[in-house]
Amino acid sequence: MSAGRFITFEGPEGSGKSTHIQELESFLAQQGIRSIRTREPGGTKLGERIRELLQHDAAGESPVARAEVMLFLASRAQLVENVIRPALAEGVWVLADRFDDSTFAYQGYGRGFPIQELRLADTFATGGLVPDLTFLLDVPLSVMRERLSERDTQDRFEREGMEFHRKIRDGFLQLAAESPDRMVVVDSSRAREVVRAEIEEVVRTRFLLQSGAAT
Ligand code: T5A
Repeated sequence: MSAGRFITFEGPEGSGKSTHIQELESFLAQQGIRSIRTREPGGTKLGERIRELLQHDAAGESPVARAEVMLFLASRAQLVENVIRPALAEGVWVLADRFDDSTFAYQGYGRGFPIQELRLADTFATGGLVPDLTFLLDVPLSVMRERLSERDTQDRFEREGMEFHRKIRDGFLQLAAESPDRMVVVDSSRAREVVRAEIEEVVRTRFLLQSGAAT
């Protein structure tokens, strides 16, 4: 049995990660490939409790910036050990809605923590797990603003100012430039169908054609 593939989806708010993970899940199912979806923060019972603390101040006070980092990492450690690694070991593909590039973009480029310090802490949390492939779904701030404005309620991160979101978008693009083999930047401001086709093509070329699985 071959190990599963670990594919992460990253990008600013409303860039289409959830939408395209669902599309890819359907595509993989058509190819006879088992996959699961995860999200961060969250994806485990503990992680979902942490999500409430992080996004909606469920403890009655906002975490300070360092506590915010540690909460994201705690959620990730739980998810990696209890969900992601066991799935990959069984040959199941994991499609992750955010992983550690989000920490580097939001807490590094956004909040200003040194990326090197975050990388060390992240490696401790994940035991060094690295995605096989990362899609960075990129959208200009104007598109993000438009998609967010359609929501009835916004969480603590979505309510941050546009300057914060600009730093995060720039940070993601910088991370992609530093890891060109792993990270594929996809212009997610285009029609959904076009974006979907591009993602499928990358997955087909990277993983399916060599194994003869793609139809
Ligand atoms: N965070 C997370 C950190 O600060 N550090 C970390 O380490 C981690 C892991 C998570 C928050 O936590 C922060 C980042 C986040 O602020 P979340 O609720 O999971 O919060 O937020 P997001 O991951 O940003 O989820 P969103 O739902 O906001 O965005 P998605 O999943 O990227 O977007 P999606 O698919 O829901 O699409 C948004 C809208 O756009 C439409 C969809 O239909 C939907 O209405 N859409 C398109 N419309 C037109 N054309 C297309 N191509 C479209 N694609 C999608």
